[in-house]
Amino acid sequence: VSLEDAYLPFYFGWFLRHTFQDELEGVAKGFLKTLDSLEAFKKHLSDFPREGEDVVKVEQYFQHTGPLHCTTKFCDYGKAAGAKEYAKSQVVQQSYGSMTELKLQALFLTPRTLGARVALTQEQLQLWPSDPKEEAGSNLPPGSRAHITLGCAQGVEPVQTGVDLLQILQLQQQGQEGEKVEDLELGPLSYYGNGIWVLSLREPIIGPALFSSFHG
Ligand code: 2AM
Repeated sequence: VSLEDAYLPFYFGWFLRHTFQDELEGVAKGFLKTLDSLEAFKKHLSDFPREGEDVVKVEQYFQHTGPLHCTTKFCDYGKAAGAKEYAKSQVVQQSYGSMTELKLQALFLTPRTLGARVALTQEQLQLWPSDPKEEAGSNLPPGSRAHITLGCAQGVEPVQTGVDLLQILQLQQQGQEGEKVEDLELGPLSYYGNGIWVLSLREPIIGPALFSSFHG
């Protein structure tokens, strides 16, 4: 490993300002609490793995550590394909350390992950690398995968959140709208089967974030 390569981060992304992080954690907590109280949600609890006789409480089901962020490029300290090119690109160099506003358009939850879908602006898309998983076999536009991981079930890696989001978007693209279950204060809640729930935010949640990197 050359010295230069050794400087490549674990990942690049937009890191939520702490006030925004607090706000979003509050929203997520409220969302889970509401779900736990919904009859429609209880009806589908068997989608979630259960331990012994304990009924799942989604409020305690998801965990996350570290700063809330929207990953742009996972570099894996240089091991990921295209990491070096991304880190060296002009747009990354110029944007590094700058603030932006992230717009959240939906919250989603599966038996594996809890996340927020991020709607990227044209400018933010400049920092979005080409993503083979996004492009593979679907017509999803670049940036579709953009999200903030709010929590993962035990034993689940955060990378799963983007996989779950892409699955939801593919279902939607195939014309599945989900079953509209309830109108919550934040917006309509839909059920897509297999423990997949989506809350479309009536009013997007917008807050400041810093483009930077995490070295771990
Ligand atoms: P996330 O973006 O869904 O939260 C460190 O693990 C960060 O890099 C996490 O934020 C994680 O997922 C993201 N990450 C890990 N592996 C990844 C991969 N193979 N592709 C894209 N992002 C990844």
